[in-house]
Amino acid sequence: MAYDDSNIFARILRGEIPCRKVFEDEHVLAFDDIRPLAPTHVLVIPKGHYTSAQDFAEAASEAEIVAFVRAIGRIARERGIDASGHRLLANHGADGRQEVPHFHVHLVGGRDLGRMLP
Ligand code: D5M
Repeated sequence: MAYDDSNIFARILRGEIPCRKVFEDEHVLAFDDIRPLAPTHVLVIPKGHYTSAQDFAEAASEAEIVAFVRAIGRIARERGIDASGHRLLANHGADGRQEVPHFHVHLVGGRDLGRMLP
C-alpha cells in the first residue's frame, strides 16, 4: 500500500509535532500513546515509511526489523511489564480500524488487561 507521509507519526518523526519519547535509536522511535488504555501504553514505530506489518516485513532491512523487535523487549523490561505480562497489538486497515497509516505496535501493560483487545 502506498505510504502517505502526511500522517501524524510521519509528522512526529519529522519533528513537526511533539511526543513523549520513550526510546529512540537509528531505526526506531517509541513514545507514549495520547489515549493510554493502561499505565503503560507505548507506540513503537519504525523510522522507515511502512504502512503495515506486511510492508515492514517485506521491505525493511534485517537491521531495522531486529532493532524494532529488540526495542519492544527493552521498553517492556524498562517499564517493569516483562514479568507481569503485557499485550502487543498492531491494527491494520479498515477492519483493523487502523487510525494512523504508519506501521506501529501498541505495547500495553501495567494492569490486568482482561480478554478484550485494546
Ligand atoms: O491507533 C493510533 C493510536 O495513535 C491511537 O491509540 C492514538 C494514538 N495517537 C494519535 N495521535 C497521537 C499523537 N500525536 N501522539 C501519540 N499518540 C497518538 P491505531 O488504530 O493503532 O492506528
